[in-house]
Amino acid sequence: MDVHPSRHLLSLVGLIAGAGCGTSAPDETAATGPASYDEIALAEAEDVDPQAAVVEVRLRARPVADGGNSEGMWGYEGVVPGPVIRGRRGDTLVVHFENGLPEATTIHWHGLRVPNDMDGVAVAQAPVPPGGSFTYRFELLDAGTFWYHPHHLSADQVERGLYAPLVVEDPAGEPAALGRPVLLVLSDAGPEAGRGTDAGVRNGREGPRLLVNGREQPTVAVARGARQRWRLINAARSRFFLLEVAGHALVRIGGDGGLLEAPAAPSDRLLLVPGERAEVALVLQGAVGDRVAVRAHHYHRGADRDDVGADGFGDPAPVDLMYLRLAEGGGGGPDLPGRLRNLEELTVPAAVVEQSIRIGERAQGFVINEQPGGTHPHLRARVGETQLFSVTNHTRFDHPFHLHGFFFQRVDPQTRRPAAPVEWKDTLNLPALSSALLAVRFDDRPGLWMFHCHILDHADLGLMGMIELTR
Ligand SMILES: [Cu+2]
Repeated sequence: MDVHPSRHLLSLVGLIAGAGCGTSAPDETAATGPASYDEIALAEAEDVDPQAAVVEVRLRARPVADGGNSEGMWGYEGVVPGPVIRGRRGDTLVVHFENGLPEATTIHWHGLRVPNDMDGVAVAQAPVPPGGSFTYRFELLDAGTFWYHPHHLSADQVERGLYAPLVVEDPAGEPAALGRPVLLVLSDAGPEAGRGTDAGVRNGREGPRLLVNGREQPTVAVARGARQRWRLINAARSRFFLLEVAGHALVRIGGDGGLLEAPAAPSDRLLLVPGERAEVALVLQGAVGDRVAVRAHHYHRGADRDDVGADGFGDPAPVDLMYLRLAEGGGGGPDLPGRLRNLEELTVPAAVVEQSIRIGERAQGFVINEQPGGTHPHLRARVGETQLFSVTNHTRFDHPFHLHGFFFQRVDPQTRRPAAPVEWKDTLNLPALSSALLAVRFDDRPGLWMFHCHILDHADLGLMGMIELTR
């Protein structure tokens, strides 16, 4: 594993420099700066296996070697976010993991259809003790934007910095002209997040410092007129990102499980909830030297305090996440394809098994089907079956519902068919007092599979359950 030391340093500088980048200061690198996004590029995991179809990496979790603002932070290979693992659909991924942390940990491969004993959760794997190691090995079955993080004490360990992207490409299986790929990991940090305390856990603790690839308010040079393909990951413990690129429409082309069947309608804002991913096509317009803000708007996710703005009245102001400085560039490329992918639509059988998952709230925490999480009977499913999950949120909080190991498609309650554009999801926001109907197909990977809220504090407070999949 080669993590460039200057990368590491840059990443720390980013964390420390913070809000020092003012919102109006001229930027001398304007038209002549680096080509695009190099300033915030992430460390890349090195593939040590020469075989084409095997990606083999070494990965060590350890404390970030720094005092100051990174005090107490942990990172894969000591960097935050951790190194990007890249593979192609059909490759075998082998990860030699070493735990250099003072406590036990595991790795969960969020969104990937891994065998049950590779899922990194307690029912499938004993946590790796300090100084211990474990080899994860599985096939990359699907192309898409995924990520990896601990699934042991995850509310604390993710917040400390243990999160990183995993990108699976499939060049032969997708149209050309989707744009220059840009990987953006969104998260937050800060001691005010209440690490190790109970304060605010019910709300879901947020750090006050918003980070893009580990940096606060970076400015990057971007070619105007040239299409970009953003791969976005929300790796925050609790924070929802309601994104806007000032003056530009966003066209979502991909989600959790790769490309949509067709581009979604252009939108001014994009909501990305914890655990969720999106791919967005974007063409920046304007004059060379213009600065375009990427903003995070306040989103009412139902936390007790968030109906009150900074002035005690109304919404808190949006926060500038990042600035794009327009540089001379490409332009004039082909249009975005009208069809992105031939995506199988799940068929709900007439005699479908319908599972009810009712999310409720009690004084001591959250409940699933009226019982504290983990104590209710497992939901049952058989290999080969397509089931309907009827998930109902009876609480005053939004909850990002995450299913391990399997994708689902949200279906229309009337037609019982997936809504267009069809896509594969593994993390779906359930707004307060709402419900959703999800079609899930269980392929041949038996075992105990988790579902839970991806506000990790909520999962700890009981918003989790198990599906027992048998042959
Ligand atoms: Cu929740």
